Amino acid sequence: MVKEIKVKFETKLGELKFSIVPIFKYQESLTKEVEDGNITRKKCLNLLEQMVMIRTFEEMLVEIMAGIYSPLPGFKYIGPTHLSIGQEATSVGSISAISPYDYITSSHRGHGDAISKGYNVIKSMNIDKLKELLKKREKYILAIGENYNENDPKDILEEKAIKIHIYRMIAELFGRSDGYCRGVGGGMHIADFKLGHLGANAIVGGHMGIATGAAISSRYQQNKKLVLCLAGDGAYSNGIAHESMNLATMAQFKNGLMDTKFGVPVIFGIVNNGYAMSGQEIGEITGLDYLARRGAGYDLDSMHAEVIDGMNVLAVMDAVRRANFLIKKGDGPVLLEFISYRYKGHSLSDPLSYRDRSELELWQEKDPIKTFSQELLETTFPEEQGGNVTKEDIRQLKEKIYSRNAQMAKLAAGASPPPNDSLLSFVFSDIKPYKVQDMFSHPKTLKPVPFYKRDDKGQISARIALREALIEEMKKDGRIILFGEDVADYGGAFGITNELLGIFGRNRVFNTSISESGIVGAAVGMAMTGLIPVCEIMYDDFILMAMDQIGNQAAKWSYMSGGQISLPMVIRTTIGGGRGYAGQHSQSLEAIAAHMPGLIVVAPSNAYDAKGLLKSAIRGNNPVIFFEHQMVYNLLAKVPAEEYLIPIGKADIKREGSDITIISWSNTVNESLKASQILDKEGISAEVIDIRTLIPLDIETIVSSVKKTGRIIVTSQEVTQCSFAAEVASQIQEAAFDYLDSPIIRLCAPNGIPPSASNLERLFLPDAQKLVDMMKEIF
Ligand SMILES: Cc1ncc(C[n+]2csc(CCOP(=O)(O)OP(=O)(O)O)c2C)c(N)n1
Repeated sequence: MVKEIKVKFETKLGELKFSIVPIFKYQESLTKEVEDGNITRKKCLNLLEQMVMIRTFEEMLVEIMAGIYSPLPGFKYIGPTHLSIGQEATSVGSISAISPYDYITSSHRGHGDAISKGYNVIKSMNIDKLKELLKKREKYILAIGENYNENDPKDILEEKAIKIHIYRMIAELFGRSDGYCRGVGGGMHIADFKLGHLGANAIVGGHMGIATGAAISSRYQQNKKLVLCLAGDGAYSNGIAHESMNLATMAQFKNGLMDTKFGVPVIFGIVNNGYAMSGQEIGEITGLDYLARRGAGYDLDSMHAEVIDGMNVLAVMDAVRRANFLIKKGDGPVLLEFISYRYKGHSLSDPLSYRDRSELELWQEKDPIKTFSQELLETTFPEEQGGNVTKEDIRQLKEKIYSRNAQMAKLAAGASPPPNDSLLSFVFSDIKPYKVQDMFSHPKTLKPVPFYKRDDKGQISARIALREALIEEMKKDGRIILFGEDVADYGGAFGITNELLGIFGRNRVFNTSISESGIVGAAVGMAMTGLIPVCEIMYDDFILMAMDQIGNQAAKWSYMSGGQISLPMVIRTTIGGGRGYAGQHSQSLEAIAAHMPGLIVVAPSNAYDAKGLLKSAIRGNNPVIFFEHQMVYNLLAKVPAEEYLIPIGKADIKREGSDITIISWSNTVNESLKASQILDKEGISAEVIDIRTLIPLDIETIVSSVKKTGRIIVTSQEVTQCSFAAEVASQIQEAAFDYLDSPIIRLCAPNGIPPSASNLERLFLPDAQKLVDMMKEIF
């Protein structure tokens, strides 16, 4: 399709202006806010309660780690201790200013965010919702030594829900199965997907792509939910931060290129606590005075960036409320820098030797709990709200929180750890049976879908078969979104997605910036929030750009969340080789994907399999890396026009034989078939098995063949060292050693780099002749 926007030819003298970034705009006092009726006594006490909850929670951890927590003398647990003491106003102010239905993503220093998110959702619930929540979480009511009582008044139900919340937080840290993630995620991965917490992330900045994806998902679903992404100042120097903010601010979301003009509803919050680990963002490891300036690099509004006093809970709330307002109007994203401070080191093992005591003391003057408590005491509240807050009120609040924590910590310490037989539970998810909700069923198309004519043998190419798979699935299920570099007007680098933009429109088929990490991260966020993203990474060499998002996010969230979610998403990518594209466009990197539990790995060899497998991949409930081979795209095969699926995890015997088994996948299956025909003439009968999916591997089919032939060659285009072929060989030895008549042989590429020169590339790649030569040596 011809692009809507013409590239401008203009060379007029001028200058670029950047939108102003306000700093410390909020200059109100609590007294004024109360006088103006902007905040009630109850709300103020809620804010204080949350901040004290976070502080008390983390002080408890310090004492436990030191073995001096009196409610649990001598008790210890293992795991990280990234404390946010000092930063409470940022967590509490920002999360209290969004709607309870909104999402958050958070960082390794995320206890405060998790406590505040749960608290705000619980406090927003009416009595029926509370009962519903507690009924669903009844086993935890029993675990905290209480009962579910239908007749409990709202405040009692609320307190029970908050106790459960704290209990499950502590249980997670202590590695107990009652923890939010069943004890397998630990403190750096706390998530409660049901309540909109899309997870804390131990990879610095790792959650930013997820935030963008979840927000694109909200935008697409028009569900009015925004995403608040809280990340440290250090995170904003990481590549994923740039890619995520750049993707979120792509003009096409707002300028009418897509049918709805609506900015991606995400607030990127920079929790600037002065230090990355020890590196100082300001003055040392960036060239900026305020990181909010970065907003100017992303859109013409400078992302509505602002610098906020992050130690003042009211200032934080004010800024997030205004951001919320902008976002709900469709004017997002927003970038907010909260200037705050953490009083503790990076973790408890940080001796803080790089900090001056006087700096700490100055910041302690701004302690958000101390200053807000003082303001509360000095403010006159209307009698009908309960009158002034007294020191005794605050003391009682602190006392309640301390004893609630202590009670929950004791229970969590005594709770059961996850059972040993759950070691591998939820590496793969089986949560979501494939079912299209009504609202997404058979979405509108902009034009009728084409029928791709077969030749007189009923054949089409793999390129068309893959396209047909995408069209058929997208036509049925509006949750499927397709995006990546050049997939829209251009139709993808290899023409697979040609025509899709015209059929489904830009809301469902869109180009992205060149941001492999951001693309995969966005897919993870979309998959977490109800969509089925299918993204394209042009060449598998480029998955190396996205390894964190593939290996640490997509592959891990089902497990790390204790099975709370599944991630139905497909990453389509291509294997090159044979076209002289050399070292960075011709690798065969399936083994890298296969090395990371949690990913399904598929690599079809022909059009028929490609179509059936891609459809199954899209309908599955786990992240799939789908390797397409560029040499397979033009190959013809018989592909029925009628619907069919090929199950993931089922190998196919492409050719029966009795003397030797050649095991392969992707394009080397075609070389193996050619070889087997040549060998036939030599009187050697070769069986060819196309494993089709590497993970899960259909070892049964392989073993049956070993029993028949007793001789095995595993061939693939990968380099030999640490290849998936080695894995196949190893699994055969474990499962069928007694049936082997000779050692298993691998025929892969040599341990080098794919060369460009055609003579060398021919030498490099395994092919039919090399297979034949090798087999002649055996027989
Ligand atoms: C990608 C990555 N690099 C390095 C680390 C190790 N690490 C953990 S926290 C941290 C500092 C992060 O700084 P910032 O984002 O400012 O958050 P803060 O810890 O100050 O809250 C580092 C370097 C990591 N977890 N992930």
